[in-house]
Amino acid sequence: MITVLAGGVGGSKFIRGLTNQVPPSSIVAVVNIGDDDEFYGLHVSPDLDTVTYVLAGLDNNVTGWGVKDETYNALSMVKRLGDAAWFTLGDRDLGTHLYRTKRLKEGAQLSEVTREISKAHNIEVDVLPFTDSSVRTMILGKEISDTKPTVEFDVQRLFSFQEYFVKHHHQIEISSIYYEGADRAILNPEVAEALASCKKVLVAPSNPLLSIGPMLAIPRLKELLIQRRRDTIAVSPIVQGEAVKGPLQDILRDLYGDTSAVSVAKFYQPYVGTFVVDSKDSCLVKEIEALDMNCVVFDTLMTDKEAEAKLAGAVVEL
Ligand code: FO1
Repeated sequence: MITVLAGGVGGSKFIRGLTNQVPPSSIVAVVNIGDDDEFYGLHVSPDLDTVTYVLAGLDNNVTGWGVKDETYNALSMVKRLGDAAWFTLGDRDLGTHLYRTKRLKEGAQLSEVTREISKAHNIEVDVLPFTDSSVRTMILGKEISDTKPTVEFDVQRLFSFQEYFVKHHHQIEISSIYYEGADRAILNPEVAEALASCKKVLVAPSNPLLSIGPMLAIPRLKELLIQRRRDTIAVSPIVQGEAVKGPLQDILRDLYGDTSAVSVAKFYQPYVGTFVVDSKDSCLVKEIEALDMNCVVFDTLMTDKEAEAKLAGAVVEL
């Protein structure tokens, strides 16, 4: 059995690649929920949905999120009624949020609902949120003026993940990131079991701070991962100092002043025994090995399904 820690798009592609290399039922996908939010009273779990839609063959490869062949009639009506509707929810996607919210209100846990959704889409991979507790990624923006910070000012600088990512198009200089609720959150017992008993732990080429960070903020998960360090392999989401997707490059620059794969390796150092860098970054191998990590080189860009499968196959063989 293989456990994969994953976020949205990069994580989904990597898991889809893995399903071409090992039996899908032998994969446990531990997925980020730090991006979850509530819109119009509905619980939206972007990363869980991206993984599910990709594995179900329902993903929208134009937007990278949501469902293919989508329409937006419900949202057009919301806009007509005067709401800014900055978070684009498609009609088919709304069906998932309606179902999830109804089941959560009935008292079901998020992991239970996620399994129901997977089953309905005939997904054999065990897709699980890392916790059924609420963990929310919060972004503290840097001061935009010389004004002495006040409490009110501080509140204005604090953004929920989706406010930062979608409403402000991740154009906010980050001062720090924190994971609200992580200190009280209970690690999903099935995730703990998977981490303890699997043959290998893989960390997908997802954003380390936004997608994997919320998981690492759970003390029990951190502890289990440290115990499995020798069997844990992470794939770099950075190639030649540039993020494959999303704001990672800006975040690494804001927080660490270095956007190379080395800063990602340093972040994963306590948990990861083997770090995979792209062939274009082979010059970094020595620097990463000096961190007491094995460093291997592959083509990491998942440009199509063949490339996804090739990368996943190479990682599984390690
Ligand atoms: N990303 C956007 O950039 N704009 C959107 O309007 C948007 C809507 C959306 C709706 C449902 C969903 O599951 C994801 C959505 N995303 C949207 C993606 C999402 O904000 C991020 O990609 C993930 O949270 C990061 O992994």
